[in-house]
Order: sequence, then structure tokens, then C-alpha cells
Amino acid sequence: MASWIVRGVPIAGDGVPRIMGIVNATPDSFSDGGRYLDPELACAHALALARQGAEIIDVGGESSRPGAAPVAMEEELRRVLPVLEQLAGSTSVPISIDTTKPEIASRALAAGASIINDIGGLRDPGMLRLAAECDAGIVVMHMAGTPATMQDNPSYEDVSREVYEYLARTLDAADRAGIALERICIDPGIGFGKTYEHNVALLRALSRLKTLGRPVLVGLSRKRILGKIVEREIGDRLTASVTSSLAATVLGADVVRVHDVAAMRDALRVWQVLVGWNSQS
Ligand code: HH2
Repeated sequence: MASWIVRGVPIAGDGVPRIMGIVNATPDSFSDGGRYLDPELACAHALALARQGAEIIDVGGESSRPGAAPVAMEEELRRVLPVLEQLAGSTSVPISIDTTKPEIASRALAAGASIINDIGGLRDPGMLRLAAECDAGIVVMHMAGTPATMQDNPSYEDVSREVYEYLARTLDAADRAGIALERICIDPGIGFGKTYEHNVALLRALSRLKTLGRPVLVGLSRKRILGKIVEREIGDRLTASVTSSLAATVLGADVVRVHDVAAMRDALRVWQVLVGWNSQS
């Protein structure tokens, strides 16, 4: 079993799933845009998620929903920095910064974040360089294209092979750049340049990603794939979010990225008592 080690501390990968709670300091995130744009509200929400059982808090200032336009650096900084600064002084829960910009990641680390959640999957050479120069944890996610165009016509010959190969190549590049692989968690990027069928295929093939020897993070919370399965609008996908994230852990996810931490924690606890996680090992 592969541990995810962040600044010397194992935070996931021991077979027991962990919860990453989502804090979107954005006006336009697909499910909670505008709710946490005020840094005070974002920080209070993050602390509430930590109390509910989040073991990582993921702070983002740029929506990556399909069709989203890029946000200028200054604006993204203005959104996330006050949240990170307040939060770092108020909790010992590791904080991750959800960004594709190395400049934002670097400022976030200086403000107290300890993980870079790079949905760009280290494809920006500046991000690879920063990752090599710092000792933060890294989430390497697969995304086909950019949020602005990724859902235009996603196509793969074999999605699970291609995502696997992308992540394998990226781990190789990270290794060559001198990044200790124990710092890295990998993510198939559900909804990022994938059709409904691609997403389902990726989830069913999660065990294949595990053979890369790194912990796996999965983000399904409130996403379109769930809307399609249960035919419900974004605000009415709690049961589908919890059930799908629980299913992802049973399929091998080490970390689930969710908005609804309290409900997720209850689901994981019940599973832990009735079934246990040893079946994964
Ligand atoms: N999904 C979203 C954002 N960041 N990071 C990782 N590692 N994996 C994911 O699946 C993932 C992610 C999209 O969700 P959300 O943050 O709720 O929405 P938005 O991008 O609109 O802010």
C-alpha cells in the first residue's frame, strides 16, 4: 500500500479513505458559486468542514466547470489568499490549493497551504519546477484540454488506458525532476474532458490506476455524471454524491473530494463498522 506523505506526515494511502472538503471562493463554481466569495464566510465554512470530518481542506479561486473562462492571476489571488491566511492560523488540517497556476500555488504555499491540487496535472513546466523546489504534497489530475473546451467532443480509443498512460508519464517526469513520488496522489479527473461513458469506464477501472503505486483521489461530488444517473438537478444530488463517493472508495479511492463532508463521514463510518476497509488491501 502506498502512503501519501505531506511534509513528512502520512495523510492517506493506508487503506482507510480520507475526505477532502471543498471550499470554492468563486462567484461561479458549478454547485456553490458565490456562497463563499467573502473570505470570512469561506474560512468559517472550511472550519465547519474540518469539524465535520474533512482531513484535507481544498481551497479554489477559479471554477473549472465545463465552459468556464480562465480567471486572471490577480483576481484568483485576491479570492484565495485571505482565505488561506486566515485558515492557516486557525486549523491544523492540511490545506490544499486548487489551481493550475504556479504563481498562485507558490503564494498559497507561503500563506500556509501544504498541498498543490493541480487539475492541470503538472503539464505547466512552471508547476513541475515549483513542485520540485518545494516539499508540498501534489495532486496530479488528468484533464483533456482546458475547462473552456474540454467537453466539446471528448474522444479516446481507450479512456482508462490513456488516462493511466498520462499519469504514468507524469509520475516519470516528476521522478526525473527530483520530486519524491511519496508526495504525489493521482486523480483520473472525473468530468474533465470525458463523456458520461468515459467517466463510468474510468471509475470501473480504478484498480488499474492503483497499479501505478500511488494513492488515488476521486472527485464526483454533485457532478453531471450523477445528474445523468439519478436525473436530478445539482442541488438535489446529495444521496448520489455520497453513494458514488463511497462506491469510489470501495473501488479503490484513497481520498474523496466532496462538498457534503458530514454526510460523507457518516457513510464512511457505517461502511467501516459493517464491512471494514481491509477488503481493499
Ligand atoms: N473537481 C473540481 C475541481 N477540482 N480537483 C481534483 N483533484 N479532482 C476533481 O475531480 C476536481 C478538482 C470541480 O468541482 P468544484 O470545485 O465543485 O467546481 P468548480 O470547478 O466549478 O469550482
